[in-house]
Amino acid sequence: MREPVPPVAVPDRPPAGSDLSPQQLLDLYRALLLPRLIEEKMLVLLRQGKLSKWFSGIGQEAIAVGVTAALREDDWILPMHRNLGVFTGRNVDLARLFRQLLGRDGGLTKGRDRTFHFGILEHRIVGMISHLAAMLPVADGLALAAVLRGEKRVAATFTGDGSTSEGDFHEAVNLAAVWKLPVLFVVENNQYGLSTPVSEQYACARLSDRAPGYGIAGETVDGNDLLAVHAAASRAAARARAGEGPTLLEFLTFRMRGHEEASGTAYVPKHLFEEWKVKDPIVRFESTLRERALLDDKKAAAMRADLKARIDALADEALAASDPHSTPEAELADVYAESRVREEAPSGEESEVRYIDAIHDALAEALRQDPRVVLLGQDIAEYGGVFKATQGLMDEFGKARVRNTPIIESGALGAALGLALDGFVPMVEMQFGDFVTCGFNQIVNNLAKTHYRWGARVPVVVRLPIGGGTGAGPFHSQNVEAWFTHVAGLKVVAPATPHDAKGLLLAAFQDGNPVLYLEHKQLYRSAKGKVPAGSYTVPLGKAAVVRQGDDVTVVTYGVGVAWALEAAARLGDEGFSVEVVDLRTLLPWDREAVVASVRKTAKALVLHEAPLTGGFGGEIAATLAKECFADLDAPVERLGALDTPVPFSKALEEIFSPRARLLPMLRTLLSF
Ligand SMILES: Cc1ncc(C[n+]2csc(CCOP(=O)(O)OP(=O)(O)O)c2C)c(N)n1
Repeated sequence: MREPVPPVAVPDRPPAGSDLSPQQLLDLYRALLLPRLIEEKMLVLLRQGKLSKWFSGIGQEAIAVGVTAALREDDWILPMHRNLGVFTGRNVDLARLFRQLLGRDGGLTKGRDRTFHFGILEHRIVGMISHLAAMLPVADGLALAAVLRGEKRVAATFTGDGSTSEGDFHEAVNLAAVWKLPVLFVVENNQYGLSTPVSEQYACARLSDRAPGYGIAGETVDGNDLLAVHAAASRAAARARAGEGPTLLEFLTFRMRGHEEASGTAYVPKHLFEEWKVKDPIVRFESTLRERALLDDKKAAAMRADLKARIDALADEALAASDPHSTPEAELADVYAESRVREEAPSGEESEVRYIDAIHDALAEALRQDPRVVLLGQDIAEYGGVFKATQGLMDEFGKARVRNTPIIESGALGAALGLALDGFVPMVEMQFGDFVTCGFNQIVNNLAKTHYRWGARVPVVVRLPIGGGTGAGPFHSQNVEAWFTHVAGLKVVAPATPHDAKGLLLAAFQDGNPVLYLEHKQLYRSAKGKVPAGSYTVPLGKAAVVRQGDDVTVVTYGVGVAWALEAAARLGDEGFSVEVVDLRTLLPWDREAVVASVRKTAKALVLHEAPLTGGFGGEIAATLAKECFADLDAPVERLGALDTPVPFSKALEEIFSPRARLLPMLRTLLSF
């Protein structure tokens, strides 16, 4: 355990709180007391077995309360697991909050997530997920939303000392610094991350020492001094509103209880509790108020009694409520927000364009149609993206809407979530689909689960240039669909033609859910076709029969469609009739169309460029085996790449790729 390095004294500032009226000071006292008393009640309920888990913020309340009080109601706050004071400070409906905390019906997540894992947009609160630091980039997006609208709002995002070691912390602070975003990075340094003391967590003396490294303001503040917290947060918010960018605020405090109640504190030296007990924020603020003759024993006791009675009543009411109840249908219905894709048939003049041009066209059209659309990505502005999908868009739509990010994936995806929660429709371009691994958590846990958990719409499009055949090796060639088709809450599309590339991308922008758009690099300049000018949509979740046939169905998507059509033409010359179904959307996929085709042909081959094992084809094959059991004249076949990483040498990639195995496999199937 390292001794916390105390804040630097700055002598020429007026004393903290000198700008607050007596009534404001008393209101602050009440705001500080409320979360403490609620927590004390929760600890009793925990001991009685009426609550399953509790992460205590006792002794740390001055930070959440002081920061919340220093901000305006329209500023965003992103609290963590010890920040009850944010919710009480924002006047959240306590009856609902208690039901949420006690896991009862009528809470804020319909029983789908625990304690503080929810947001309430009308209170400008965006709650946490379990993954530490994951909300920090989201704060960047919320702050960017304010900047784009020319509003003077800030976003304050909380983190513990331990979580400052996470990559998302670095990406978020750096992004906010580079874009000068109005963000308060509020670090609650309570000296421990679970059992790990700060001496094993970081090597700088103060966490605020990191601020100059990012090129931003930072300070270390006594986090148990409510007025000092309030003053520091006010200063940081004023800087942010003045366009001076983010601040890293380190608040020194101490975790007075276990990480969570069940885990104990055996690893914490006992003397620390004694030392910090006397620095308790409530005790200290009470003495300040007494010195100013604003509080006496009688007043303090009356306030406590009043709050306690209210808390007891709230707890009784919540405990009397039933467990959350639901049905499979209701659960499934809330995974996605209602789609807002407008059915729009093409009306513009057609011209022959390449797949990459169709994507470019769709991006331009989306930016034109909807002022909420914002594009984020590496090298996408002046440079136009490594594949030139965004070429010229910055000139036409401005640098505010077509934005180069630093080399970050997680940070950009998290920022996109923030933008989406504040009403924008962001798109994030992964430079190569392979690099999405660095943003995996934001996609599968943040983007995908938000609507199901607490009902917010998440209109985010993620474009991923995927696929092989270009001799680009193991890290620039992968097909990533199966990593995501397993994740409820995402939509996944994979266009095979220029026409669908444009219509599906426009639909993805309109849908209102997180949509992963898999664009195949080999098709960029090889696939050409007629594409209507202007706006039109291809519906998500609808397959297309791209070649009619009677003898066998090939179910595929992306580059597989071209391969299947090639094979079908060859076999057609030999007198076989091959039907090709292009899935177009993988999640949700069009079971009806696929099953109907296979019932007709009685034979099926499912094809994808990705390796076979665990590939998306398994899902289709399993469905067909069940749904078409009585109609099939042969077992359902699956064809994918070898179960190896994608090799670099073109000669080896030909061995890896399923392409050359398609025709022989179809012949075997046809002769079955
Ligand atoms: C990405 C991730 N890794 C590990 C954990 C498990 N975990 C939950 S809280 C915690 C300690 C967090 O410490 P700190 O950030 O200092 O916050 P504190 O709990 O002290 O307030 C850990 C390791 C997690 N939730 N998320």
